[in-house]
Amino acid sequence: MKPNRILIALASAFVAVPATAQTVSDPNLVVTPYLTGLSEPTGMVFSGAGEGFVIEKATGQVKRFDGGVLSAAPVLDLAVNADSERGLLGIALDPDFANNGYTYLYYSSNDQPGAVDGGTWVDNRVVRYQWDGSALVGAGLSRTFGAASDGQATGPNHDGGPLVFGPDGKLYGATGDLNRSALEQNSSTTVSSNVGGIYRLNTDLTPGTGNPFGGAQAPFYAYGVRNSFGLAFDPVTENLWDTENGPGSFDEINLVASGFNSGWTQIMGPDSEDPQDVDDLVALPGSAYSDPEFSFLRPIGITALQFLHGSSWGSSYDDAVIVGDNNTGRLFLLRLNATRTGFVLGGDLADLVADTTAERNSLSFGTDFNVVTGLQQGADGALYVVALGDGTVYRIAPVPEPTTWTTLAMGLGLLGFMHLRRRRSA
Ligand SMILES: [Ca+2]
Ligand SMILES: [Ca+2]
Ligand SMILES: [Ca+2]
Ligand SMILES: [Ca+2]
Repeated sequence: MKPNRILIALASAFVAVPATAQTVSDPNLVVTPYLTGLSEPTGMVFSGAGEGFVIEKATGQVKRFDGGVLSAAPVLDLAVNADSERGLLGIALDPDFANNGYTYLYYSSNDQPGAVDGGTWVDNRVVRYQWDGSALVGAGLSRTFGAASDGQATGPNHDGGPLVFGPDGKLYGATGDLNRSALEQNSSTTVSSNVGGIYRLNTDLTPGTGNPFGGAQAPFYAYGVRNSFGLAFDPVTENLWDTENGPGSFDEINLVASGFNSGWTQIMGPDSEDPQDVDDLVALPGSAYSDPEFSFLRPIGITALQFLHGSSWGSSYDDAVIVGDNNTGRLFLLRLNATRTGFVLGGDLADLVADTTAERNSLSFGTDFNVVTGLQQGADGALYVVALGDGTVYRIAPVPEPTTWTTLAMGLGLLGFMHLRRRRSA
């Protein structure tokens, strides 16, 4: 073995990282499996460095991880109906979780007792549990967004799911339209569907103080949303953003102001792309329509989104937003403008629409993430990707710096190399 190969072998033995099929386009970043062996994970949340909770769609189970290690036994096992897009779909921790342990979940409930899954769908509900250090206990509070007893369509698609706390201390979540067609779908001016928007709640699950609407829409912050798997707050501006799923055309990324009407079922994608216009919408007092900040003409089922400001990836990503999807296994990367109210896009994307596969894939940043259902930035600044289809949470972080041992090994290798050179030249 030639000396330089010894050096390389020594060095690589100490900086080896597990290889995955997943790729990202930045060679300074590496993808590693973080939590594995999960059953259809739909989300995760950190409660501290290396610790938190992960949820499973069809088991209705919440599992705990600590020190980066997953506990096999659940800390809560809900009775869920997981038909189609239903199931255990969202989790968020109270801003004061360290003191009160409040943990919020969003799921499709059934008529079965205990933790038995299946059965007949009853409703989609937000519930508040409490972490006692070993289990989630004491559910008492709940709020329903769409019930079988409403006498309207029941889905089973378009259940929404994401939960996130805002910088204002309110709980935000998304509900899909459950295939209903009423006020929140811009169809009826009088009948509420109770679904199809972004809700904003106080921590006791009552309609959020300061919400834009009254009456049946009091829990809502925005409406006209067909379905959403992604909500995130920009840590710089504190603006809320969502992703929305179109029917045969137009997935959307939106900046969501209080009172936002996204347009569904009258308008999907940019208003200029269809014959209906803003006059065709149900305009609640305090509401306002606006076009999406970006659209995908051919829907791919976009899902979670996450801002990378302040991440461990470095300041070159401070203006970046990552978006996952259901259909292609990709992560897409878009860059915000200076005011962080839209995206910087040129060429064929300057129209803010990915019209073709080539336009769409020009935004591709990662591949082979099988059905992305969650994106979270950890306390370590890494990006964590929940991949439902792989039963895995991946971690994307900078390639590790050489450790002391690696440096020592490289030093020994270099000494050996110099020794051999001296012998050869002697
Ligand atoms: Ca269960
Ligand atoms: Ca819209
Ligand atoms: Ca139009
Ligand atoms: Ca275009």
